[in-house]
Amino acid sequence: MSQRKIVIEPDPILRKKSETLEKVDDELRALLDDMLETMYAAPGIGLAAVQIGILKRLIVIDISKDKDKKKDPLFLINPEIISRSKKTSIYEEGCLSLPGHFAEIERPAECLIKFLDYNGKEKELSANGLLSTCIQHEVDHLNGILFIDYLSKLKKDMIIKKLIKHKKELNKVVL
Ligand code: GNR
Ligand code: NI
Repeated sequence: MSQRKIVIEPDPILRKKSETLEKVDDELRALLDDMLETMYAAPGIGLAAVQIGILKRLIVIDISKDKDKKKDPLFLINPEIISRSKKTSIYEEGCLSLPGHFAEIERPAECLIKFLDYNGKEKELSANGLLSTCIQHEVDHLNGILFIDYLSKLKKDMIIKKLIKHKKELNKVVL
């Protein structure tokens, strides 16, 4: 297992649509393991493959807060949102590709998804609360969408400007 580098906005790869997987094999599971390790290290509650620069429809999620609790990861391969509730909820969202930025985002409160699990078995899952929000945030990544796309142009541009500055600072340290 190894930790991968997380892609920070602005980066054109974050705006691309990820590709459907044809098969679930050991190579793919190794990638999912790397994604999980990267997510836990960040730390974050979800990660899409595109965030480590891989345009595949893969998501890992673990919303369990309790650090002592046994880890409870969810692996979603080719996730599809089958239905969304009319009722919405608002959560303060963050994103590992938008470090230091948070905003309240309104989304459908509940969603029903189908996906392939770690073993390639077809599954359905009905989600609510933070899990539902996290799933929708991650599926957005697979379609090249970031939560800042839901904000006003003014707020979005301000965040992108700060991220450009932040990336320049990071490069100064490395070089
Ligand atoms: O760590 C994360 N926290 C979070 C909080 C509220 C809604 C969504 C998220 S996902 C985010 C990690 C991430 O960037 N996933 O793509
Ligand atoms: Ni994100």
